Amino acid sequence: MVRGKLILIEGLDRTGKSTQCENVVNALGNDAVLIKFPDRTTKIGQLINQYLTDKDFELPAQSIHLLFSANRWELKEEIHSMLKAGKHVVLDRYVYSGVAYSAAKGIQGMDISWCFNPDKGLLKPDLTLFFSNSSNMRDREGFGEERYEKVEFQRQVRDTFFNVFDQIKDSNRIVIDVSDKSIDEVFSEIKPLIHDVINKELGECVYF
Ligand code: Z5A
Ligand code: MG
Repeated sequence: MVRGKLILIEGLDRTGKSTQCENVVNALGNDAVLIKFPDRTTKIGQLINQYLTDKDFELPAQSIHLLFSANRWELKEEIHSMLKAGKHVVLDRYVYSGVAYSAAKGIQGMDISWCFNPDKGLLKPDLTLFFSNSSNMRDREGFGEERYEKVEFQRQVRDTFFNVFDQIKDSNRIVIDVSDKSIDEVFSEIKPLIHDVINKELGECVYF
């Protein structure tokens, strides 16, 4: 059985990650499944959802960081099983969001290395597409509703993502500038990249 490929769409807030994940999964049909992080349906995911949506629900930055990571660990075996069964798994956010959003808070001791540690051992994507933008996405539907959706913090997150990429090297990561591109234009740009990884012969799964 040829294993499925692990494909991650990461990026800055409101850059169209979920929209394109759906496009990719629809295009791949029965051969692919979509997993979104945070997965707000699990017990841990429900706590994360409460933290993001209820401004009165306070947690130490370290605790919420570890919950986001625990949420990924909850699904590790399920993802691995699907890959082994030949299914492609498309991830909507993952480890890089985990590290960047927490490290961007600038809390003493919570540097990139500390933030990355609990995710070591998770499956590493065969392809990561990182959506970046030079224009502001705050006008896009829904911006500002959740805890982290503040322009100044998002700026901090953008810088931190690129610092994370300096520290966590990955030759299978590609930055896609989505500024001023329509949904169809972005999809046309990523389609051949997805096609290439799906048709690539790869060995066993790899890990962070
Ligand atoms: N977080 C964390 O701190 N630690 C972690 O470990 C993880 C996450 C995994 C919630 O994530 C928060 O959790 C997030 C990071 C943090 N905080 N912030 N900020 P989430 O994934 O649930 O966030 P979200 O609410 O889904 O927002 P998003 O993912 O940033 O949005 P998006 O998926 O990139 O965009 P979208 O939903 O596809 O599109 C947004 C709107 O724009 C929608 O109306 C689209 O129709 C429209 N759109 C999309 N593409 C285009 C183009 N090309 N042109 C015009 N309009 C477009
Ligand atoms: Mg999304």
